[in-house]
Amino acid sequence: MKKAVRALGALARLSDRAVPYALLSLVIPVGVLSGFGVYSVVSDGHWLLFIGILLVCTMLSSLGLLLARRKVRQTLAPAVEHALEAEATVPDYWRERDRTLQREMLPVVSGLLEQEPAWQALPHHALALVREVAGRYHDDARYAQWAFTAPEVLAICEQVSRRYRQVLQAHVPGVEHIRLSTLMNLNDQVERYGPLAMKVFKGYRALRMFSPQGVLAEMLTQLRGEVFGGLSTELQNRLRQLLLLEVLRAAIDLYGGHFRIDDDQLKPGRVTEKDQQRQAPDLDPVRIGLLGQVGAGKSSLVNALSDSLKAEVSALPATDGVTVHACAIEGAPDLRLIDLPGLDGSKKVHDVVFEQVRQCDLVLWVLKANQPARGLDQAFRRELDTWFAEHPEASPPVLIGVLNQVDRLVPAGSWQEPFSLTDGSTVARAVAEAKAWNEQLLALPGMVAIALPAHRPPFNLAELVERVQEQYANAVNVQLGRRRREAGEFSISREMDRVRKAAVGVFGLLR
Ligand SMILES: Nc1nc2c(ncn2[C@@H]2O[C@H](COP(=O)(O)OP(=O)(O)OP(=O)(O)O)[C@@H](O)[C@H]2O)c(=O)[nH]1
Ligand SMILES: [Mg+2]
Repeated sequence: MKKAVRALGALARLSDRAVPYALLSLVIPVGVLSGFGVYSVVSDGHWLLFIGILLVCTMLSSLGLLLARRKVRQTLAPAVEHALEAEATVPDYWRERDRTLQREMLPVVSGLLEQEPAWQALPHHALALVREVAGRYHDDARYAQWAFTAPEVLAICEQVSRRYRQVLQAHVPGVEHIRLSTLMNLNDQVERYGPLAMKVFKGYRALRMFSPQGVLAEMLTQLRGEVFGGLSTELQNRLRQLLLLEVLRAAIDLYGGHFRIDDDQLKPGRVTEKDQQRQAPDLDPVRIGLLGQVGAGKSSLVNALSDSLKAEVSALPATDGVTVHACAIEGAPDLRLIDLPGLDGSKKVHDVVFEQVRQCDLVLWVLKANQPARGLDQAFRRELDTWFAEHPEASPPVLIGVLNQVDRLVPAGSWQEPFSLTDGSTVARAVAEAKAWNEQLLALPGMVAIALPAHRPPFNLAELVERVQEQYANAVNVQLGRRRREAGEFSISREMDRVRKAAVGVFGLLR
């Protein structure tokens, strides 16, 4: 009796004092009614009838149990499975290195959970994961042990708690009442309050965590002592796995240089969480750099793109020979075309162009079709690849190869409009060969062949515009990464602000 009272007391504390009163208001009337029933059975001699009805009820409830068990399996488990499957699809802004790392870390997540599956162990597992990811991004293993700072861990926690809560809210009914602290205390409470409390707590856990079907399943399992396929335990295991996968994703975001949490800082003012989910971040204009050797036709392409798209063009003179033009195309409303000086082998030009290209979201690499010398382009490509490999936190721009001046692949004066690239003619074959050769030489697959002869209509510009439209979303991601990185450059006040925000998020969840 004493234990039952203490168990009710604990239950009251954990449930804002509502559940015990609800139970009592149910138990007292049912008890009184049962008393009257027993009296009536004894006094009127309805023993046989009573036993018969009892048997039928037991059979019916067993049937209900079976049905409920099937239904829980059919609805609840797939929902959590679905969330786990969604977790496997990686964000499109991740680079190959991030994806490979995630694949390599998946067995580590399973290994940690196998080693120690309790809720209490999760913070240790999460730290181990963050440490491991930090280590993979930093070469020096000694430093990697402590390669993350307190604000970083708190920021990861904030992101995980927000995303995890969203997933749970979407898939696990009633989960908004969950408190991780409750779950973590659960085992201690169960040990302290003995077997009766255990049943009550397990029922309570099901009530708080899952759907009404879950409550039914859990209650019946506990009360009738039947093994119910360990469904809720299994689901809890899946939820733990989900939480660690979220930690892994957040750690890769942080150390891979795509920390999404900073999206808030890119937005003006503070808005509600729901609005934040709906609202697209304010974008800067997407920067499209035109890169290539002298005379490749970069300026001609800028003019052609501006003219053919009837965009408002405003040339903003730049001191370093870089000219910027505003323009818009359908689906990509705010572009800046950065007309870069042509690569001519001089260090001065090279340095200006290299600096600019690293700050572009998309690069149109313009190549002159009838010029075989590719040494400058190849050297630039190698240097670019090396730089981005050495700076994994930076996002490389989207590259589109443009084979310009294909009209010059035919004898002078023989270029005729309309011209087809697919009719199998000698010229079409020459263009295809030049494309394949340049694509392979510069590792730029999917090159677009165009021609912009002076005083003649441009050829195949529409395909290039289409390609830019296709790549617009990727270019936006590059820009967000770049801005996040810029915003992430060290500032004590911003770090303190981060700690404050992250702490609010974490303690909000672990209330
Ligand atoms: N026939 C033909 N001529 C072209 C084509 N594209 C550009 N030109 C000509 O090539 C010359 C160089 O073009 P630009 O657009 O100035 O080349 P650029 O890459 O900007 O050159 P720099 O600014 O010096 O690096 C100009 O005379 C253009 O008219 C083309 O597709 N066909
Ligand atoms: Mg030019």
